[in-house]
Amino acid sequence: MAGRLSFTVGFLIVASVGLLPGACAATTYTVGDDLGWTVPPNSSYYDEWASQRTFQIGDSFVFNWTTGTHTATEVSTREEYDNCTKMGIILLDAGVQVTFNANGTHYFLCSEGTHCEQGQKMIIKIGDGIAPSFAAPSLSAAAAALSALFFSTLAIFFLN
Ligand SMILES: [Cu+2]
Repeated sequence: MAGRLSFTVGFLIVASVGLLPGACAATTYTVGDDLGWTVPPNSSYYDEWASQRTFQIGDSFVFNWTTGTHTATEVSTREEYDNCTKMGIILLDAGVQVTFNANGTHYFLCSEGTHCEQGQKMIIKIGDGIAPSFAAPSLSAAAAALSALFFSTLAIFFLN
């Protein structure tokens, strides 16, 4: 009995650790590379730039602009993105860096003039692009470990 119990607890701990974010190195991307964040040469430029890459939890994105006035604005929905809705989280400083710590899909655009309509917009998909439905993955792993501890304590209680 005790051997089987410790095997079960050991399995649960290993399973919990397996849920923690991987040890993959985070990458810092410069949006648009040398072009930076500006009105692009064609309207699909930034979506092509993003779709050619795979982004993971912990990756950072630097929005650089050197001339002219731009904003890096994050809007909430695909609809706002498609419509170039100019309301959202505005990251005003050129060279601003954004880091994502969970899977999800993020919509960025420039809110100046018709820049968005001209293609200064980009979708960043982290992991599978689906935001976790509750808290962060590391929290759910901690919760799993805690519940494993709770139930193993219960099991020991009943075994005695
Ligand atoms: Cu702009």
